[in-house]
Amino acid sequence: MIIVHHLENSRSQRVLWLLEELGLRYEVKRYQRNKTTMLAPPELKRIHPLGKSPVIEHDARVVAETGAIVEYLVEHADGRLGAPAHRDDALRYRHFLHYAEGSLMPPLLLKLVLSRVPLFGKAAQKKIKPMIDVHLDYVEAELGARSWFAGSEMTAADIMMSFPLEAAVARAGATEGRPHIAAWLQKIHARPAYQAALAAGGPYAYA
Ligand SMILES: N[C@@H](CCC(=O)N[C@@H](CS)C(=O)NCC(=O)O)C(=O)O
Repeated sequence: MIIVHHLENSRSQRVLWLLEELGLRYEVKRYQRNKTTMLAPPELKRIHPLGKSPVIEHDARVVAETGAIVEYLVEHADGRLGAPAHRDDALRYRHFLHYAEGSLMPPLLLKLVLSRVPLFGKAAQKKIKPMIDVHLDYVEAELGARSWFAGSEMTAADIMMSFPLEAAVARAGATEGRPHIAAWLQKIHARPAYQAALAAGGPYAYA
């Protein structure tokens, strides 16, 4: 059995979505954020020393880091939703799998942290916004060129990209003047597996 240690309103919603798309059986252990700090509760540190979510347990293994979990689960499902056969699409798959957490999330997180810093935070946020726009314009162009991030079929790269783009709607007006991002978000939110994952995960403010 796969156990998902899931923090409310968090990146780990993607793991539930992937599991639903793959039709794998899983159990969810839900955790709530501290209402003041928004941090994960200390119990998560008993599962993995970083105390972050997502973390999964499977066959006496503990796997942390969304991208690593996604690759692990795709492998477990014999490559379903994994890299497409075409070489260029496979490269796009790999790119977006890493890009989501490696490049797109950091400025969004920085903006969130700055929004909580009084005075100086507001001015600093303004400097971050153009950096985020470079990313969002790039993503818009990519989604204008093909239906899914890695080509004509949905893959786990789309699942990885869901959280940063959902967060970018809330934090950086991602869909304003970007119809392809808006349409892609509508399309993923309409998927039965996405909806089933929402029901399994509990509170999620981004869908
Ligand atoms: N790059 C990591 C980030 C993990 C991460 O920061 N998770 C957040 C959830 S959005 C978390 O656990 N935050 C609560 C905390 O830091 O205490 C991943 O994708 O797994």
